[in-house]
Amino acid sequence: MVSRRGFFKTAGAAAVTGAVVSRVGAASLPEVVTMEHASTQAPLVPPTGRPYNPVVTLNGWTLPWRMNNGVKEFHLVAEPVVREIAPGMKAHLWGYNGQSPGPTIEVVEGDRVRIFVTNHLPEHTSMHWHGQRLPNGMDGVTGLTQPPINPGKTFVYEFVARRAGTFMYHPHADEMTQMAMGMMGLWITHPKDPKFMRVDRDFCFLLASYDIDPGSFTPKVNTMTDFNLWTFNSRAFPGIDPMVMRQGDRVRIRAGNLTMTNHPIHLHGHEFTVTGTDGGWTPPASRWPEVTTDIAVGQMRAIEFLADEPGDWAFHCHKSHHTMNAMGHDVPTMIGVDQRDVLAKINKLVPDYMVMGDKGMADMAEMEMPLPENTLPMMTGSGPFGGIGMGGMFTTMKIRKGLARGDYKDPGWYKHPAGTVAYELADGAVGAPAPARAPDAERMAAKPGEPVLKVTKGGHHGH
Ligand SMILES: [Cu+2]
Repeated sequence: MVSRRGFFKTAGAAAVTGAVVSRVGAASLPEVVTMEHASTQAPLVPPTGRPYNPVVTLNGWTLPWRMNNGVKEFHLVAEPVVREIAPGMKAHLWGYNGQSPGPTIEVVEGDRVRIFVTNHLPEHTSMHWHGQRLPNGMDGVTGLTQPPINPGKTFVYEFVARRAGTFMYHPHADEMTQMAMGMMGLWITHPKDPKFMRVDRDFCFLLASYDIDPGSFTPKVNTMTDFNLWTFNSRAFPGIDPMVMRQGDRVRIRAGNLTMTNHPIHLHGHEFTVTGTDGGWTPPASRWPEVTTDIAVGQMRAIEFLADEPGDWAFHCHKSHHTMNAMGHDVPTMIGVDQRDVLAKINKLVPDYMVMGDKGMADMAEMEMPLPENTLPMMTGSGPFGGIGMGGMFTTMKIRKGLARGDYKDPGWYKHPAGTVAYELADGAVGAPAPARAPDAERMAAKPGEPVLKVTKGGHHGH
């Protein structure tokens, strides 16, 4: 993690460039703060304004503001950015203030907020404040509530953050392109009473997906549903930081979905309740315990739980192709197909050809086949016991005893107490059950000379 001091050094280097607003005047534009790193930044403890308990944006940061006669002023700059999706892969996206997603905006219920949005993109844009109560003319829908923000221009949005909760921001202009390119960010309105629904750790991130061909850098913006990179805050595992928690902490995790499909977000080892939805906090009597919650397109969810079980717990989308990176899609199923004959024939033509997937796809996690430039392996990440075999929307909750209150440093891998790790039964161990044979076991075995699987034409498969 980068320290706040380092962060401000980076931030201070940025300067206002280009656009001048006629109504406001360049002198009163807040400085542009930009971020160079894709790592999780320490929470921004409010230096001015009313107190609140800041959030931690996973692989992200919060935008500093300035107070101007009691109004919180922020400056967002829409611009092309290079986002590291994970070590080994960078994407050429559009974002805000140096990164995609843009910085999280944190305000307090009742705050008057003024946001300057400068457009450094090659086409017009706008800013929609998803989920907010605001004057209709501040809602940011191009053509309906405002003219477009043309390249080089700055628009000013101003409203009172009336309702506490989790919100998003994104353009309402050439949306398919601009959202496929990563234009989005989170907005948190904290309750005016800092004790209301207080938690010890409050994490947030956006769900975003991209379609970037192996070996290329720019998303295909006309893809409708068949994306190949599934991310938390535009990072894919193992590029997603762990969520570090102290044992006994009450934890909130907020997620907003700006992909084009739903994501059943699943947490291991703990039950949670959904305490916040798009419309605000859920009444306590309406909550029930779950271990997975589905987040539909355009929705925000806040879940809460007591982090009382120490360990390294998986936290991921339960759609298994969403915990995979590019290269894992549109591959034919080869399980049970004996490829030895065909391999001998292909090897005469292509000496390096490899047989894959005949016993499942797990060996893909350790495969050392050369990948195209700027391409993530499809299943990756390694833990203390070997390959994790995951990509995409996957990370860990690292729960440890006795961490300090604001300590989000990665504590390393969990040290399991003796006798608490699943183990391999030794061959011939006393009391080992005799191997059982299911009545259907023959079905997977080939009879000599007979194909195991009948291959039919036109094997279209969706996701
Ligand atoms: Cu998913």
